[in-house]
Amino acid sequence: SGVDARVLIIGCGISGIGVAQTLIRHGFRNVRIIEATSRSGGRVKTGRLDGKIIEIGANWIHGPSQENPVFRLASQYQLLDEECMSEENQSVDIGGLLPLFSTWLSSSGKKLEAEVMAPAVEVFMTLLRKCQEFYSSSGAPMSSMGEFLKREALRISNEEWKEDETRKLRQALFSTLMKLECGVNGTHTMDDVELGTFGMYKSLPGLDCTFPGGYDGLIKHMMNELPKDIVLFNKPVKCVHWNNIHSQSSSKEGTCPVTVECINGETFEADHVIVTIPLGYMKKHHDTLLNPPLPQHKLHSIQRLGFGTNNKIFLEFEQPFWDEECEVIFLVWEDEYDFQNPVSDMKTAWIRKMSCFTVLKPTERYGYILCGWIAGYESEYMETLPEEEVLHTMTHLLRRFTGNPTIAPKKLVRSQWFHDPYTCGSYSYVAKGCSGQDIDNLAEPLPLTGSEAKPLQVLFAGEATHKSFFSTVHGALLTGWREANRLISHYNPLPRKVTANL
Ligand code: 6YU
Repeated sequence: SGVDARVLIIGCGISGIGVAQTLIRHGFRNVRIIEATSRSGGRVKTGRLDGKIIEIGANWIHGPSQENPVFRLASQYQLLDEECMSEENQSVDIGGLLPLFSTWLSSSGKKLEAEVMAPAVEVFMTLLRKCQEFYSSSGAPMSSMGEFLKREALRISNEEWKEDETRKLRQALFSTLMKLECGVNGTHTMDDVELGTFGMYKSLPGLDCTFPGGYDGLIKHMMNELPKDIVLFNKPVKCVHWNNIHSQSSSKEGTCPVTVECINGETFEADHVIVTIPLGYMKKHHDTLLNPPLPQHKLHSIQRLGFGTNNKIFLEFEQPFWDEECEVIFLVWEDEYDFQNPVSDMKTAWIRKMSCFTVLKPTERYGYILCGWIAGYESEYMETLPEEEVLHTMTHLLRRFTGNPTIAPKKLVRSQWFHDPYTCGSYSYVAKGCSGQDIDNLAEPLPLTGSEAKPLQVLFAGEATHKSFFSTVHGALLTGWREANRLISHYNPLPRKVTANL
């Protein structure tokens, strides 16, 4: 019965923890998590900068309101501040777009006026909403978001604004907003994002909020509810042998259908394995991760779906150079008005991909810390540079854009998600040519239904397997619950219920 089934969960991120939590609540006694690293949380990763809490991975609760399971858990564990919990905050519905107090700095060291910049932001937001609508309407006029956004932004600009310096600056701001959108989507270029399915991602009501004590408080509380030794740390899994190919055991109940082989040679037998490994890792290791290998359609979906890089560069300052109410500082390169980035090499040009800095608030908690956002190949390149070089480049960038030659950040901490061997990027997106079917394929358990073999040997959870909340913590958590419930209903009726009914 279910309570005795041997269940192995691969990966101790929020989705893996979610699986364990649900199974254990339903009486499963034989549940283990195998984790490659020495910590739980995966892409929920809280760090420190000079003693202050910073988020290396997930930042916000996207859409903190009752429908969001991360919000519900965080409220239950009392991890949120009053403002975030307020009815008012929960009911704000802006479709995932943040109304931030912005500052715009240009590459010639000028602060650009809100009256000049705001109309461009308006147009861009309207275009993003249009992109979302293609999913529910009759389809998209072209295949990539990038093509659509560039074409429409330039068309509106040419039609509505007279040809002068202001128009050029607004167009240059479009370039910046495209870079930011690359970060939001976790892609190198918006040309790689499918236009027709952009609206498949659903935003929940509620004004995005953070965890005052760090996102990993959520992980700690969830882990506390699990049995003490449930996680085996520092055990990267090399291969999942299913359909009993590798099993040597011949216990009373017969052989185990799945054997998990770790890189260190250890093996673990199970009735069910739930893979929560990030899509980035699966893309890189799909040929060795499963034996027998993945069915073709599943493999193709893994290869087709997108998984890019978005990194953060935190900078700490003695004194702020921004206004008190400022929440985000955009960098506008004046020569990028026609979306044709000047050709130059990565070594000198990577910094151009930085779209903006968000200001960590409140000041009493953080002091003066900015978080710079950079996505794509430039972000992956940045990861390879020595920290001093990044700090040096950032200092020059800020001096240039503020026109203030004395600006000097004192400390830097950055994320390096692409070179994290067990993540290989930041999060998934629906790449050009993909549809919801690819996400369904990814989530489909093995062996495929209709086969004679023992069912539900390998199940798949994780952020990239959620059709409407991919790329988020709540999406990941829901997929963990989904796969746990798949197993629970497989063993239905539950032993406890049976007893109760007698
Ligand atoms: C969110 C946010 N946020 C910023 C950055 C990142 C992410 N996300 P895990 O990876 O956690 O766990 C897998 C485990 O498996 C892990 O521990 C591995 O070590 C282990 N493993 C791997 N290989 C193994 C092996 N071989 N053997 C054993 N173990 C192995 N989400 O809600 N709010 O602000 C952000 C952000 C820099 C990197 C984020 C955010 C994404 C979440 O962090 C992520 O989805 C979940 O934590 C994943 O959990 P998991 O369990 O699946 O995997 C319109 C539109 C478009 C769509 N996008 C809009 C939304 C924007 C997305 N926003 C993200 C933004 C930020 C800033």
